[in-house]
Amino acid sequence: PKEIFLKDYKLPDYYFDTVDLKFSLGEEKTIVSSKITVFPRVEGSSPPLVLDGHDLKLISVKVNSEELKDKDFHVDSRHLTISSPPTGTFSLEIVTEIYPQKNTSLEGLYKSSGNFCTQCEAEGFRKITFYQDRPDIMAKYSCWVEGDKSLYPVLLSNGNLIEQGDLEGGKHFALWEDPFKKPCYLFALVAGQLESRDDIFVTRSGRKVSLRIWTPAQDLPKTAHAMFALKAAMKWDEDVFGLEYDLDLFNIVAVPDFDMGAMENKSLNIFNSKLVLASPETASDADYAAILGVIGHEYFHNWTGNRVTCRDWFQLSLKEGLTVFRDQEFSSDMGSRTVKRIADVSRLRNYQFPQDAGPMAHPVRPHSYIKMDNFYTVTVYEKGAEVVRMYKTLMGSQGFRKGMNLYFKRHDGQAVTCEDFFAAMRDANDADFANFLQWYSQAGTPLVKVTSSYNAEARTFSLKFSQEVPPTPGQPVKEPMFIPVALGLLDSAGKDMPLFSVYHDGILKSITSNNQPVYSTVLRVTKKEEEFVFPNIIEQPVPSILRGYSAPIRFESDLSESDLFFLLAHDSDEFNRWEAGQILARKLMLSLVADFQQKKPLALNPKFVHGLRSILCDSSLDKEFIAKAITLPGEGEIMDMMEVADPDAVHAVRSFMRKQIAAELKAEFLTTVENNRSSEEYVFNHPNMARRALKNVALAYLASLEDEEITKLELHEYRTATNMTEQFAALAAIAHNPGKMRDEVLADFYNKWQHDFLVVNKWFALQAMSDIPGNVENVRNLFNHPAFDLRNPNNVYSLIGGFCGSPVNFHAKDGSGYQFLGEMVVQLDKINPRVASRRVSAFSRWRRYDETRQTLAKAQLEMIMSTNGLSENVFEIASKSLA
Ligand code: HT7
Ligand code: ZN
Repeated sequence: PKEIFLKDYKLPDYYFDTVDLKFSLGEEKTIVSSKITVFPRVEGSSPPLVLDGHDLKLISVKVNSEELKDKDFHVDSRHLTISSPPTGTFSLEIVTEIYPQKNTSLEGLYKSSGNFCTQCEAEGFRKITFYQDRPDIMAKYSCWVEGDKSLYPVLLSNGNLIEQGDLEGGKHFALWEDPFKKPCYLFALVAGQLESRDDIFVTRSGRKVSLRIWTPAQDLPKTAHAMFALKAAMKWDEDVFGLEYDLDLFNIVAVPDFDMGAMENKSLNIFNSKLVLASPETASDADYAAILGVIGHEYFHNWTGNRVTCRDWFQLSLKEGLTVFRDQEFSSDMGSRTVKRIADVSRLRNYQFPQDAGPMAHPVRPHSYIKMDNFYTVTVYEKGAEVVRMYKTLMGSQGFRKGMNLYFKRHDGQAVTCEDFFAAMRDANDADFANFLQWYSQAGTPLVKVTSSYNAEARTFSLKFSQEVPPTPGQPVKEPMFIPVALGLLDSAGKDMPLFSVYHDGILKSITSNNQPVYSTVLRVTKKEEEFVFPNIIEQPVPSILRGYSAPIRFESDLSESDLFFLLAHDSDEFNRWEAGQILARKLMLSLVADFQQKKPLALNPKFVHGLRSILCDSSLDKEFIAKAITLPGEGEIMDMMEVADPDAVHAVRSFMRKQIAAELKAEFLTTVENNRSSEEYVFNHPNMARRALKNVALAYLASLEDEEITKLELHEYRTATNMTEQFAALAAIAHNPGKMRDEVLADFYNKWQHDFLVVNKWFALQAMSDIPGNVENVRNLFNHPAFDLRNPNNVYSLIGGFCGSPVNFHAKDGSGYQFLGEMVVQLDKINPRVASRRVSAFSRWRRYDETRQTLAKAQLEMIMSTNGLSENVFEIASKSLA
């Protein structure tokens, strides 16, 4: 397989102006005709024109209406090359034949539940027709779609519907035209039996936009929340960024077979059904929140991705990091900012940090790839969003908005780079961002350490920072990064002290705002070692550092246990209150893991339980915040902090702690469940979700007690629940303990919901993630369940992804978990290489475990590598994991 490098980027030899497509959809084959206006980048030049194609059957190729002779072009399984095109602008007509019915890769044109749909990002358009399949080729498209009217009554593509009508032989057609230039990865087509929920959004300039959400008829009632989310997103983008939708129609289609969450095709977003369909009975609060976020995300791409797109795929974070940041902000504004931040930081720590510390570590802007599909990663998306967030932290909301305005002013209609975004932010604010660009090119999570000291005589408080960026594959030596550190200093009453100035490099710098003191400031840490000294600090403060998690780093401080308890109780920055609790919990868990490994008896620090009790019983706190604050760090997070990851010890310790906490706070948890039952209809709003979240965390703690009274309570909750959030939490609590009750209730749940594939996926995931010993056998049985289909990515994600998410079973010492995954990857790769390669990542960090596990995991990776016909996708992840 060929590796592609960022440094080799070259401008294209040819550009395309207009692209007229015609699809003749058939039951066995589809004929695709394209007519492209081509012009050379350099006037007068006519180098060979090389088009990408993937296993296409070429029917004909014409230049300026003349069919080309065999000697004038060359075609193979990956390219069509026109050897000597005419000079100047010319027209190119290509006809290909494709077989969507046989396409299980879910890339290009394929069928999902009988309907045609497309997925072209990153390089799927080449599976439809020969084209320069790269994002810097932006053209205006029209699309004629024709097919059997009874089989495919709905025919959709990008842009405006220009004409539609009947054709002979029971066929009909629709002609679509997109007035905006776009790269081919944003092309979309959908055809099938769908109905729409219709609504209207009036833009702030008074234009009426028709909104349509398309699903099979029976699912339409479940699209109300998605429509709400779409309208809220449209309004938010106008309010916060002044960005208005630019066409008169916006379509969303939900399909059951989709590789990822959704796709932002211009005016025709295609979604995985699970991110559109919701009803209180079938979808949980988490589903509702995910729908809000992803509908927002895809809609926001209309400006950050579509109007301004990427020059090449290395720049993916330009659109994805920025759009994730925008969707995070949108969700924060629609709910609780602190809780959203906690959820986003947890995701970063649990998924991105491990990637950044493993063989697949890559910068936010990767330097090379074999298959671009493998770089739709938590680093590009989530760490990329953190990079965007740092601009905002440094310049404030207004400065950030100025930067965004300049970005659109400069680059609307262009395909650009991460430097262009950086330059817009810098120039709009006349800012000095020092070595900030390193965030795009250096992989690895910086480790920042800070030590503090108070000089009572001089009344100064000093913070000494040091930073280290760990080596990553291909980057053994790192430069220091530019790290914005937001902080405040708490006095002995727990109040933020006023801050006026700070010494840095021996120079006193004012940090007031409008001549007034500030209570929180942002330090710019840019060197390997650096000191900041605050003068006029009248008493020893407790510093609250990295407020709001102002940079994506690992952070270690010399704060004592009592400082952390103090911050947990008083910090005005709610994120750091939560963080203080997590640091305490992590320290405690690590020391218990050491005890466990040395076969010492385990005992829980009573101060920790007391801290949890105070949070749980503090009625002034937001309930969802409480739910987050009393949740222990995940097993992965703790293993990540160990020299040699020990899944059994970490699992034993976390289970011990949960049980112990449940026993000591049993009365409080019971009251919490009692006081937070639903009294009204399901409403998707913060107070209601917060109440349910808290109740469910309490129930989950209680489940660890294996107590008859609690089982009765769980059953009661299960039977009386009126929404999926509470019913599923009760089911999970019951399923926590093996036995007859578990089996019966799981069977009951399946019987009740077997007609709803999205709920069945939850049922698969719950069982797959279980930490019941030897669960791999149960998962193998579920693999053969009639509702499981390896061709459906949601099924794979629930069952196989769910299983790998349970460290204790996936890393079972007998290798049974590894063997199961190895077999699955080989089978999946033949169906859908992108889905398969994402699963291989579970093996990537095999070197983190003990020798026995290393040998077993390595053997599976080698088995995968030796498989005949392995895809490039899987090859890339497996070979990098072994390197
Ligand atoms: N921009 C979209 C990416 C996407 C994708 C990438 C690879 C393979 C399948 C895919 N489906 C969608 C989604 C987004 O981030 O908005
Ligand atoms: Zn995106």
